[in-house]
Amino acid sequence: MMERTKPWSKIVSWEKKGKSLLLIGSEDLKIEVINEKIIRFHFSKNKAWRHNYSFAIEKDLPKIDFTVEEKEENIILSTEILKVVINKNIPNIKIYTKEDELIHSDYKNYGYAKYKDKVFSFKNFEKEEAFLGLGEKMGGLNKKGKKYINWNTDDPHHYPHTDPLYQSHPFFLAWNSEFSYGIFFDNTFRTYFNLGEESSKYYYFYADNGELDYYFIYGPTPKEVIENYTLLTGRYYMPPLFALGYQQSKWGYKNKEMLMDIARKFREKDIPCDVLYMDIDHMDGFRVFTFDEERFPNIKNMIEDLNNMGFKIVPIVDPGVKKDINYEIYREGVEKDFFCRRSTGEIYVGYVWPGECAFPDFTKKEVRDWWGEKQKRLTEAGVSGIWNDMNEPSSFSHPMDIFSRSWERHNTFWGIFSDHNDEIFYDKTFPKDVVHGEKGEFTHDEIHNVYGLLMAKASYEGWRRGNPNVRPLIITRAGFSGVQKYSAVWTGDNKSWWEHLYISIPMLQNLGISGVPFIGADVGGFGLDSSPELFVRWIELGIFYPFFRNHSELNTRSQEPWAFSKEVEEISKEYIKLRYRLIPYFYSLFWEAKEKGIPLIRSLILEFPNDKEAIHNYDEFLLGPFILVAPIYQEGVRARVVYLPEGLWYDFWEGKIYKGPDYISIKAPLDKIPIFIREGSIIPLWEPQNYIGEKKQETLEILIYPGKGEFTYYEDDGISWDYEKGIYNLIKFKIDERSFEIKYIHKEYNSDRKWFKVRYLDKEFVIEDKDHIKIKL
Ligand code: MIG
Repeated sequence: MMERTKPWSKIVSWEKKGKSLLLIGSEDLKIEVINEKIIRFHFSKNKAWRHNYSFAIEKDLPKIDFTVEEKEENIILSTEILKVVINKNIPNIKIYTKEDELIHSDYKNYGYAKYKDKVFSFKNFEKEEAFLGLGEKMGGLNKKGKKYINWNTDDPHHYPHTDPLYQSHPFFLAWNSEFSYGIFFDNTFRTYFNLGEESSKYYYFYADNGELDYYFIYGPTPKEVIENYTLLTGRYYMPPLFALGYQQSKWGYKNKEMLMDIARKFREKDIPCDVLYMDIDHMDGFRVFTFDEERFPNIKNMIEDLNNMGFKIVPIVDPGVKKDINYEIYREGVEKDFFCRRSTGEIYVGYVWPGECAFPDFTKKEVRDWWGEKQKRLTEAGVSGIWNDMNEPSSFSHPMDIFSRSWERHNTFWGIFSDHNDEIFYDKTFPKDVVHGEKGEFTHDEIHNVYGLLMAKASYEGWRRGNPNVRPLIITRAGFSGVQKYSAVWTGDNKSWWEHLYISIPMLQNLGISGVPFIGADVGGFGLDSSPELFVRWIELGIFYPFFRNHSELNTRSQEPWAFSKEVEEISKEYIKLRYRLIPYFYSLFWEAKEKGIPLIRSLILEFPNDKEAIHNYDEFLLGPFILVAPIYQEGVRARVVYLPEGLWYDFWEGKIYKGPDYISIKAPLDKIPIFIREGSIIPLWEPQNYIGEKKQETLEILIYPGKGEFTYYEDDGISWDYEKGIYNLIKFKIDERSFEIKYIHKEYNSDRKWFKVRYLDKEFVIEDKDHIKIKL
């Protein structure tokens, strides 16, 4: 395909303008240095830059100075860490470390190429052994040799080759055992990544339209790449603590009696649960921001009762607003010109659950503010979060399409040089001629991939204005790079298939690498009926998902932990309790995600970046630095092989010690998921409870393992934004061969704690909470 594009030619002059380097040629290139490791390359299109805004990077980026020298053939830009060498005659960019190690380079003069509206960048393969990231994608962990498209798509029937899905993250991390770098292609049009599927010499990425504007991000470690990528696109805030508990949902909890009954059963059965969801069943005729008064009478009282039982309620919100002139939201939206229009001027009408719908244009600030304000109808009823669905946006051009989703047509093909593929892409979303913005300045092509991001932003910002004292649990199905600033992400409609349990393992690792820490797949599977065995295995894995929600589709079998058998119930209960034990560990990891963007679910290479074997072993992962989880993802399987990276590892269940790097085989009876703890681990635990806040946690248990290690423990009130004012505690835990140390490094929050209970091998030390403690082991 490369041959048919037109590359840039000869650089005729250059100029350093403030903190930008401007290269003038057939197209111009502006280079900016964000920090020593991040360099932005922004090419003009038809000799102009239109794209001086970004939906993903919502802050003014700092720029630092650099040096430039001109040699006969090259222009050389240097920072403290990187050297960018640009050949003037056959324009080509090479990036070296200061030690002259080549990290990354353009393929010939095709670092910028064009075909009609499309903009391309072709790159040489240097040492890239793996490409990771790209958000929510099918396929394994490593995307090398494959190709992907970004175009947010509602596709519940995904199979191994399905692409695209609900989210778009035009970011990848290129890894080899010596160093990593990342590229963020800041373009919201449909983007494509061909990572060696077409050629073994080059890889490339391109967009249907817009400009070639990308950031090169150097590591050398994968964690440093992620840290710098999230410096650009933003990081998640501290979730409210309840959001780390177990969450129960089903499309079809259709009235108050049913919901109350589910709630009571959790408490009767002593199965911990913090959140219950209200799916579209709660709405009055599927009108968003309403409650059906017959099925859910006195909603405020109901929610209050549930809150008193320790449950938080999260209702669904769809962007489709029922076309009904007697419905206030619709009427207001029309009067204020808040809905998306077609190029001909009329309001675009699509079909979703309520029948004919109009859709808010979230690119406009007033619309986001209005939507956020309307959310008050839910928050005033007492809800604790917002579940943003259908925001790909998913919309049907005909009422019957709702029921006849195509199974075959979504196997997309690459029509780079034709527009034939549009028919497929516009199948279930807005038609091509929908426009957005104050003056209709954006085409739907440009906005499609950020519609969900902007809805999540409206939801988050509206919440913060309306309920300034409590943190919400906001989740979204669609999203774009940067969505983590606003929301948790679940991976959309999966099925009760072993294949979908399995795919969540690499998919969540890649979403994490893409900067999104609060993630999970529907536990038990959304569509179709789960089998008891599948459910058990999914719960065993699900307790390690940061976002831990059991959800299933209307008319599928009940999927609560007790819905299968006594045995399934007992196993589920044990695991959910283990999750509640681990909550302080999760919460501290969320603090690391907030500070640095490092995900909770970690590919092995995040902790072992030089391990060449680790990259292949993506059917296991690390939760934070210490806990290695090796799920069972096939029916009838009662043992598996686990790869253990370098160091000593403790079988969590049996205590047996293994020495890595090695492959071991391990038994996994139905009630055991293989878990290994790294030497030198420090894992803070709580007493299990039925819901967050049920019990005062006066003792923090700390499980420590022989070896050397450190962990920063974080705590705050778990509810308010006071931590932003510094009201939180940080405690440094440190273990070595002889001692264990506890030391407050930030102490502004008054916790309930009185004791630390340190458990080390068969010893136990109970110590009063003090600023500095050292225990001899
Ligand atoms: O087209 O609200 O992904 O979680 O239960 C289906 C009904 C619409 C899709 C969501 C799913 C939810 C369902 N929704």
